[in-house]
Amino acid sequence: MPLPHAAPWLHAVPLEGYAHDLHAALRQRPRSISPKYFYDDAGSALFERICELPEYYPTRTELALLRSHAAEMAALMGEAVQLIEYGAGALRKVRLLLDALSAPHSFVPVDISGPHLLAACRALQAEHASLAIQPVVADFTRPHDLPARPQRGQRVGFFPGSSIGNFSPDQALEFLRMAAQELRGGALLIGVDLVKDPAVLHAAYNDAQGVTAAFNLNVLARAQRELGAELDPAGFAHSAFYNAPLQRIEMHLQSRGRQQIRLDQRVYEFEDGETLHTEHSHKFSVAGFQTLAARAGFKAGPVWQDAREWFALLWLQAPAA
Ligand code: AVI
Repeated sequence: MPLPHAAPWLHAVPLEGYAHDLHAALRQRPRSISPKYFYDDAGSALFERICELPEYYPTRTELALLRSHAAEMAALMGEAVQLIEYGAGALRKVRLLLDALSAPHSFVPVDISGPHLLAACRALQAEHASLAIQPVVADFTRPHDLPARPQRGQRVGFFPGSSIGNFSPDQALEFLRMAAQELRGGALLIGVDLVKDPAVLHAAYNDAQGVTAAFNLNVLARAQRELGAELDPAGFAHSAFYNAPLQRIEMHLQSRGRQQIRLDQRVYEFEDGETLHTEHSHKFSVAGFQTLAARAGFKAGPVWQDAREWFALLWLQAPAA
């Protein structure tokens, strides 16, 4: 069964891809690998636990915003909306919107992991018998086909979780440009994590129970399990810190001393303190994100934020059809 918060846009990467990308990551300086490699089943289960941690506020804050404002969001979507969810996962958040919608045309979850997506759709269909659910198994960051637009209602995209924060700025703009075209005549509802006190951010990525550390180290554990890499995960430390000028949390795995990783007969040397970068999690201001979205063709609309202004859901109007 899918995990309630299941990892966004990121599962089911073929093994050859992982081996190839890990070699490339270990060869280059500075060393860096895509965060998509966090999310095998073990990593997805750890992410699920992260979402419940007292220090990790984004999931519960966004859920609370959706609970409080779903009716206003549904009113903006109007009747006969075709709702597209990017990186759909387990469909927990979108249920709050679907419950509030009046006679939606259809719901189109897009996710790269077919088995997880289809299981989640079956569970949703059991609760919403009359809803037309049209899952699309695809990497939504690449060109993909969608079912035809509704004749009457608009097409609205939903991209929660601040997953856009894990993209590089170029990737974020590229995704927003793609979405602006795909959603022409409609809108995008997107969740973004906001810039805040660095101590709050630091705690969210350095939790007391060490779950985020285990999530980060799972990249190495996976390399051992799946690729037969010879390495000592205990030889690496979780490192997560806020880079204020670049408004992002950076996660790295830092070598505790000199050591080697062996992969497919190749040996990669790590000096003491040397790092493998694993993730950026960008934080935004509302105005900054609206400016980025405007470069992709979106017009700023309503914004919903919690009282502490830690997280925001933004309505962005796509260009006319
Ligand atoms: C999935 N993504 C939005 C999470 C984040 O906060 O950037 C991934 C995560 N990394 C460490 N903790 C959570």
